[in-house]
Amino acid sequence: MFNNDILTMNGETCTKNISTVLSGDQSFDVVLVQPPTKKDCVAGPTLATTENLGLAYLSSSLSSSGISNFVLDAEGGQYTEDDVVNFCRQSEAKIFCISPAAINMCTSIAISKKLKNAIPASTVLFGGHHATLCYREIMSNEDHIDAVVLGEAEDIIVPIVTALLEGKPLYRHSSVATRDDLENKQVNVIKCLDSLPYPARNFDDGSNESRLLTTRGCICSCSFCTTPELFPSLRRRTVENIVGEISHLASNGKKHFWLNDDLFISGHPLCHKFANDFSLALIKSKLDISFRPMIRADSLNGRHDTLKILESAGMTHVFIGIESGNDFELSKLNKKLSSRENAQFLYFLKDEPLVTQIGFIMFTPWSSPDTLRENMRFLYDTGQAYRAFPFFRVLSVFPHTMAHRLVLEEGLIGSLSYCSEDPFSYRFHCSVTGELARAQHLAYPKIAVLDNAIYRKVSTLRLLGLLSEEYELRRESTQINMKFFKRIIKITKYNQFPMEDHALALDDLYYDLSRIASLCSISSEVYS
Ligand code: B12
Ligand code: SF4
Repeated sequence: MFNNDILTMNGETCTKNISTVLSGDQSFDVVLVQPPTKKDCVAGPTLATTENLGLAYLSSSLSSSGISNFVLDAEGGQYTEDDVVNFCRQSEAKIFCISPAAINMCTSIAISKKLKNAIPASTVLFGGHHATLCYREIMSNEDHIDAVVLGEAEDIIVPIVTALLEGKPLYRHSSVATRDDLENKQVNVIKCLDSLPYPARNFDDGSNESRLLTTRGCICSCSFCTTPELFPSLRRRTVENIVGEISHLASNGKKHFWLNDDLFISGHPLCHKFANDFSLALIKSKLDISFRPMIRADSLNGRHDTLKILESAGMTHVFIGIESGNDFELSKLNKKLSSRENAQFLYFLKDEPLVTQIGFIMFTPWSSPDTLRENMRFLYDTGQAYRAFPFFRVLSVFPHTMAHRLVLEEGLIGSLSYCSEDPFSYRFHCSVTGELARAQHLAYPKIAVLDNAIYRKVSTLRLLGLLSEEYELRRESTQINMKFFKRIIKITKYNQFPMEDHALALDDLYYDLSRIASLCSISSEVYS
């Protein structure tokens, strides 16, 4: 019934088969669930794991107070709704904490309904960005959900669970929204991140990679993002605290760290000072680890000194939220950066010994054939057209974000449901571009496997310094993607969307990418 899993148990983790873990007399007070995403929902490609640090932090807070708990990563384990419900029943827990994103909200609701039916005396809590922003709608419509906890919860999860275990009613708090207590609610924010116990980890998963947080919150205000709505200021852990955790993880076999921070550093001098201190501390520690931060094009602008010291400290990968190659859409996305600045930064990184991954949104409600062409040109000029992914990416509009307010104001949407997994609840100003976007979105899952194989191979070649092989692979895949996209942009000249032409172009793309992806198997461990 269950696959080999990714489980976190009382602050420790294991990869045993789930039924083996639960055999004997093991039971838990709380199960924390990362819900699964349906296969046909397009999750973005990532080189990293599905480790959920939010739940890992909650798990360690509970464990520190002696409350037994279990993190079930149903996303990573690819469990079904029924797997999750069966597991929860077997665990004998009566308190379930579910952490949905918009993409798996319907599944999360289905799971919570089944749980409540199976165990009527249980308490089902929701939390995380999506549930926090939609708490009113959720509490008004979903009878089987007992409360939504707004914002960060390490400090309130313990009193909530303790009260429930003592048979008391749900803990009343300004950040706990229940059906009869929905007014004057506020997002809970942990002020001092160093005060938190390190998140619970999986040291038995056969992987030498972990996710890690050095900050929370973001000072930028990109219109599509939920973070500025909830955590608009930056909180940082001290260098000592972060390096202490890295050292603990390294001594347990972890060597590469995917930094989950929304924005690792901005261009602010204080951020550069932090990056410098952090790098020096890592170098001094001789831990010999590597890491990947997520930044913007203006984070390191003109700061070759910071770039170099980060690289010396182990920065092997960098994710850059570029989002667009044209100024009109960049302004709608409120990036506060021009396409020129974005391009300049990618040129700046071109010859660095770094694997770069960009965030890119080809299709937005404001896209037109002209913006598609500009974006295509941008990807080509900046050496980013070797990935198929940017050519398929469509803006997801999340409820209660600035982008949501914009599409409402522009009459592109009637209402946006908290439980819609369809990112196309909005219309496009240019309807044929909208149809092309939908077709691209639906087609990506088929291409994703090939795209990821090529991406992984390019990354490996770069890390191994095999630059001429890397260049050759990038050149070939760039040609294939450009040929495809030029062909499909022509579709936008029709008044009616020519579905068959799109399907034929996709078949050719699939065939061409398969040819080079078949040569991309990676046998050795990248970070060893
Ligand atoms: C790293 C990351 C990823 C990683 C790992 C995801 C993971 N499982 O952690 C990967 C690459 C896999 C990923 C994928 C995606 N992600 Co992502 N991701 C993040 C990011 C940047 C950091 C996550 C993190 O570590 N947060 C820090 C921890 C401490 O915070 P937290 O998780 O919110 O948890 C705290 C509280 O919210 C609360 N809490 C959370 N859940 C619950 C539940 C209960 C019951 C309670 C009481 C409390 C509680 O307590 C926790 C501790 O304080 C967040 C942005 C962010 N700042 O969170 C986006 C974010 C979660 N991702 C987002 C998106 C859109 C996606 C994708 C859909 C992208 C895509 N198109 O493929 C996929 C969906 C994957 C999925 N199935 O959920 C959006 C979700 C928006 C929304 N409305 O749904 C976010 C919020 C980015 C944003 N600001 O818009 N993501
Ligand atoms: S920089 Fe990143 S985290 Fe900050 S608002 Fe923009 S998308 Fe969100």
